[in-house]
Amino acid sequence: MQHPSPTFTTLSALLRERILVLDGAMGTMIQRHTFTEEDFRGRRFADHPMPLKGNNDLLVLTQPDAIRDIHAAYLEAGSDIIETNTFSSTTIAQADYGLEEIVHEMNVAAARLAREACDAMTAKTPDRPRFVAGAVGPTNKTLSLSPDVNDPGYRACSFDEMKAAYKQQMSALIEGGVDVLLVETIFDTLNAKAAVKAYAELGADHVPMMLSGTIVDQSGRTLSGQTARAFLESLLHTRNLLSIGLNCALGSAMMRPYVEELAAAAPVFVSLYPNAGLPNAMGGYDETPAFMGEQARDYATSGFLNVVGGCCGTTPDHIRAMAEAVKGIVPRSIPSREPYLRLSGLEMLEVRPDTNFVNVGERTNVTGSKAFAKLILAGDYDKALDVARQQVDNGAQIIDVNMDEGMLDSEQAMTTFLNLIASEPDISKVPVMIDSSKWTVLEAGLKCLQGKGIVNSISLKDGEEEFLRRARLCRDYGAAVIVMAFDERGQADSFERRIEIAERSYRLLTHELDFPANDIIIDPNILTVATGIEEHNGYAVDFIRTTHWIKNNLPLAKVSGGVSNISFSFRGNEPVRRAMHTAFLYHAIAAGMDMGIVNAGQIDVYSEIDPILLEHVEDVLLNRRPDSTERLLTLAESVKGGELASTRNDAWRELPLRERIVHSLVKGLTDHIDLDIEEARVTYPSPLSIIEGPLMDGMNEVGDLFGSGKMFLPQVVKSARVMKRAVAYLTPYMEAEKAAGAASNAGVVLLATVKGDVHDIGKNIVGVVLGCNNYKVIDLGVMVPADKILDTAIAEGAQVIGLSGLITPSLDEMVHVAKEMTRRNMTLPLLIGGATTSKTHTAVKIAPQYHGATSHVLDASRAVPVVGSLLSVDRRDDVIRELRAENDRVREEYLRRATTKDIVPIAEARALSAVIDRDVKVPAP
Ligand code: B12
Repeated sequence: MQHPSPTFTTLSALLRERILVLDGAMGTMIQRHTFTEEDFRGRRFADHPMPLKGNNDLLVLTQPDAIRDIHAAYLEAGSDIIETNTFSSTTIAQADYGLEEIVHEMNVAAARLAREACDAMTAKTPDRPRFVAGAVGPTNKTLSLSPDVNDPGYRACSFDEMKAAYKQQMSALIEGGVDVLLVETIFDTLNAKAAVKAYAELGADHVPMMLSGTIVDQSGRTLSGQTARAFLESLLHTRNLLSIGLNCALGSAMMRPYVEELAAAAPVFVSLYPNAGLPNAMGGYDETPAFMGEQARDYATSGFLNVVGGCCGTTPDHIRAMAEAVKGIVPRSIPSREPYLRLSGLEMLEVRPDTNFVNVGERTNVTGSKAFAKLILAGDYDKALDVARQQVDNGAQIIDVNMDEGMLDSEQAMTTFLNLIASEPDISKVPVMIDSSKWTVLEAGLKCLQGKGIVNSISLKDGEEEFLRRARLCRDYGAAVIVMAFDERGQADSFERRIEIAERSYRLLTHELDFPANDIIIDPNILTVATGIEEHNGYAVDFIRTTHWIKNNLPLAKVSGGVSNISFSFRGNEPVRRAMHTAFLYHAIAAGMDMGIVNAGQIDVYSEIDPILLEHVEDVLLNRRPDSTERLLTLAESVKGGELASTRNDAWRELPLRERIVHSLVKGLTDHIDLDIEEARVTYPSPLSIIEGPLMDGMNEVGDLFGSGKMFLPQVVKSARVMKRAVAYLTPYMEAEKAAGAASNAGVVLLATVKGDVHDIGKNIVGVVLGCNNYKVIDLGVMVPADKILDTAIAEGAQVIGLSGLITPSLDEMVHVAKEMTRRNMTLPLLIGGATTSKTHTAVKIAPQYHGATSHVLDASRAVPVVGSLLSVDRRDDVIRELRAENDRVREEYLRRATTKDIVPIAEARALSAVIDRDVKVPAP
């Protein structure tokens, strides 16, 4: 169990009391001295064979007084924490100057200079201690990116080399007397993970860690492509992590959305030290001390900050203004977080209770896919990447990568493939599950992941010590783990053995290592059933029972498994295998299974499985009869051709039109959709009535099946494609209706699906319908951050903003957009739509945050009259008044219901009380 060090405790206490101030730029201050090449060299390096001008870190040895003065100036200006002048003091960065040999000395000297300056200041104001942060820069190499565009798998530096350089620097900084280490300007999270691993190896627990990343442009991503949230989740494994934050790149004004996001999510303190704006044409920085002070005050009063300071272009004047501005403002308090499993690729994946089931793509596995193995063995990595891309396109939320094959150098293959994936944002947006039975391959994989992935797997097979050693390493590399139900005695194959190993592993991880329980995923072994061996008959039931037991007894642990194993005995019989996977998943998910490695092509919709086949399959899975294997084998013969004797594949074509459309959506079939939609077009009153009638019914059915574990994400992706095709078919007809109508521009409506949400079908329909009614629609697409929505609305002169969202987190994001509209003094009407939104949520949570008109709109057809009335010059004021009154009424009604308890008279209550028979004997426990 880890205990906070005295420095950690002291700093935490101070950070809870007030916002601490960091220093500003070192480079800007050094430039003021206009040092010459000779000044940089000093006497000691006069004969050094390479130019040294610009090597600012060297000045701690050659011009120490200048550096000491800069530290003193920042301390005088109000800094509580000053950074050592060591941004580039690693062997990797100093190689540019041929000064690798003196790196240790540079760091020790730099730390001592800062220490002296700090101690001198603390001596003057003993009630206000000052601290030295050992600055650890990103180096000039990137572990996640290739410097060679023609060779995306190439890396100029290895994880181990980077780690060694950081270890040397950190150890020297500590030797020189720093209080904390600050790994900063992180543009590639994998570099920072190397620093974090180096720090873990140093065991310097008395020196807390601070981390600071860099969002390079307004796309809101690091240079290596991660979002701010993914960046955060990738680094929270850092030992003794005091704070995380952002610095550099964007000026202070542009940092708002990112620091706000970190402030809302980080379970540690948050820091911000921006540049004084973006560099101007002359390479200077334009944000003045007064401006940055105002900005700091704004962020501080918004509750985003615990530490504030400046980066490039800032001076002691900037720091003085910022220190003054945040004085007396209550610092951000650390929010409590739900203990969900959170993973990351370039984006974050949060496994929430409403996530349903997480699909792990299994096709990038040489042991499970012959086609993939062939590609890897032939060195055809381009095509192998296509396999990964298809997995993600088809709904895999994580990809499993396995290179365990006798003829391969598996470590090398894992490294090459993961490095290549890193350059493909379509693939690397999802987290990776590194899968191998060899620890060395797992570790090779861990050294390639900038995100927080999963190690599949570790187990007690080689004893407790090895189990804990590997688990600790997984933790230090920042990964969640799958724990296989395997121990010194072998693989668990009964319920009792499964729970015994699961419990023992869980206890060891949580008690001995302090491993976060929400990062533990137990794989209780999905073993093959219907093998003809009687002992195997209970395998599926035991897995399901174990899953249920784990969810009830091992708090926060997740359950996963490799699903295709269950049906190996029916290899070659696709229909039976599909039915087995689907039915097995249905029962396992109901028992609590959270994720599974699945072949998306090998699952069906549970409720669509032929009832006879389903009964036979469930007899086997649930071990309901002694002869279930023989019965399924017999039935399987008739199913082999892909069809059951009892059913015809095309029987559904005889159903009524509505049912046929719903069937196509649920089954994800495109073959007949155009035909059926054309038939609907001539029978339904309007194209929109088809969308809001049978198509919507179909999507709702898909949603219900998905929500109840009878359908899986890859299939929902297929359904969505059918829906999109149907809407595309109808769009020209809707547009033709427009041509017949008036031609004038009715107004400008901006639509967006909010940040974090990918659902766009409904929003697109709303766009088409509004467009057909002569509105100019600006559609910003999906996952749109609040800032972009509001900036565009202002720039484009939008008259209405329409937000769409279909998942629970989107509701909070909509509240956020409403707050931002108020903060920016906007007055445009705000429309809220999408399946999980509601009139009540809009009235209770969103409308109170926005002073403009806020309206929940149930469907696309209603969007037209609502927008029309909100923009009508004559009716607008009345409509807004009515809208406000309606929101108030719904809110009051909600609050009244939430606070009223049913109160009954005392006599009635007494009459309802339980009657206890005191003569009854209580059974012995
Ligand atoms: C299709 C679908 C998907 C597709 C989306 C494809 C796409 N390009 O849109 C895919 C497969 C990608 C998907 C992914 C996920 N999904 Co989904 N998905 C659905 C599903 C089945 C249908 C949604 C749909 O298109 N409906 C049809 C359209 C026309 O309806 P609509 O959007 O509501 O729009 C109408 C009105 O609401 C209104 N409207 C909509 N927007 C707006 C905006 C304005 C301004 C106005 C005025 C009106 C308006 O007008 C539209 C037309 O009348 C729903 C279930 C459901 N019943 O909604 C689940 C559902 C929304 N998904 C769900 C989940 C959990 C997910 C995932 C998290 C799953 C996962 N484990 O990863 C991911 C989310 C990823 C993310 N970060 O967003 C849950 C959400 C539960 C919750 N409360 O959070 C649902 C409800 C399913 C369920 N029952 O569990 N999903």
